[in-house]
Amino acid sequence: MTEPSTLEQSRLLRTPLPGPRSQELMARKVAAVSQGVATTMPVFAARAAGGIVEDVDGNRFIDLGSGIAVTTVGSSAARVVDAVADQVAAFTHTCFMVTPYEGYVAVAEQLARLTPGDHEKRTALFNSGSEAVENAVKIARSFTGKDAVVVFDHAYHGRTNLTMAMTAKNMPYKHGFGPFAGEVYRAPMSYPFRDAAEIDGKLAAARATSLIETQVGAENLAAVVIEPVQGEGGFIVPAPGFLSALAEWCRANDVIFVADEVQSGFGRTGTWFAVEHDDVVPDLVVSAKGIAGGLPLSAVTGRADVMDAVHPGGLGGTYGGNPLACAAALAVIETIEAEDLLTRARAIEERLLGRLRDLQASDPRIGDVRGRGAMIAAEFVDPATGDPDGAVAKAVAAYAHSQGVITLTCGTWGNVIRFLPPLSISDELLDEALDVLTTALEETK
Ligand code: PLZ
Repeated sequence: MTEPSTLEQSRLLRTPLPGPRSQELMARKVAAVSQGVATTMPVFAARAAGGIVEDVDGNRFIDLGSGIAVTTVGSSAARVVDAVADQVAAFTHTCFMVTPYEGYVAVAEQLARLTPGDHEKRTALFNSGSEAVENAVKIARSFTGKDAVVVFDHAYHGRTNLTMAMTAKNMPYKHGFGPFAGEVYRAPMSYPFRDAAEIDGKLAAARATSLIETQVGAENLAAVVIEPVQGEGGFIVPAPGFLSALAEWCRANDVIFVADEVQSGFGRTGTWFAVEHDDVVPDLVVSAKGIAGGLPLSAVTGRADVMDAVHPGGLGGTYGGNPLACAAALAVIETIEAEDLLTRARAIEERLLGRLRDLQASDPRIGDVRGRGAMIAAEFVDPATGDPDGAVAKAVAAYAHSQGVITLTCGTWGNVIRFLPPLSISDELLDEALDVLTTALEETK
């Protein structure tokens, strides 16, 4: 097997940020790349491994983003590197729809084993999270013969036309890009930090389903699509019982329950899929991001009767289930199991929640600390009013960036800092990143 990367696992600032090479590359980026594609960090990556990203000037950053929840097993994890290298030498592409290959089928078999429920399942593979969400809707429509789709406040499902319609937030995702696909309806989410105290999971679900019944009609509704822990919307963990009540309502009304686990899936929250925390068995599960360690791959997995309702040839695409991505996915699954990374995600949860709750106790700007596994967030508020405070989150994240820590913000009001470290990060690096965050909070008071 490939030797573990020699990239030193320590934070190092060798130049002022951004360094000279990054500045040169940024000038080229501005001249060559659409400004529509913006970057969080002003530095360009040269190498990454474990919990560290090294830039082109030799600066080393602690990675609390995993490329937005993708490199869960670490960047260039040894098994992934080997599997992809072997596959690239054998063949890079034939198109599964032309000359199929084993890797695709093997990934589908693994997804049948790993997704919740022991019923018969089928899978179809795609490239991006958005593409898989779109296909889940196509499949639900084909099976039910119905059109409408229900999504939730704060939802993020992608940037293609249908998934833009499904995404809640206007800026930057939708602004100026309409008209959007029709038959998409939005229901209220369970948001424990902002809901009134008496709104428990059951009541929040009743609030949503009564709106669906009055404004959409179950007889028109093909699918309810929900992120079990909302990602871009602010790492919102719904109240216990919310997801199970929704799933039950779907079952009773012949509506397909789709879990968009693009961000929350594949070990991120300490279980293979986040719905497991609520004992929910979705009809369809959407995977992407963490599934293939950074190679583009996504999947829809679910009930065989639903998945097989589509006519032969109705699903596909040139690259869906590309052989390199499939080889990577099989290696990711092997790595998560061999290195017991689900347990590691739960240990990271304990560490991050503990440190963040300590910070919250002495800083009233941190209104809420929440999340599961290695998907943890702090929501910033104006202490006087409780209103979302995006400016503080932005300032804290910017300070962390300047000190060599990659952090991402999220949330409908941009007031949430999220922590998505690779599960291969060391405790030392996590602690050091939280020390930087502690200073960032002091510096922004
Ligand atoms: N569903 C739950 O989190 C992608 C978006 C980053 P794609 N989230 C990161 C950005 O600004 O574009 C996401 C998600 C959930 C679907 C998607 C879409 O996945 O692979 O980005 O298409």
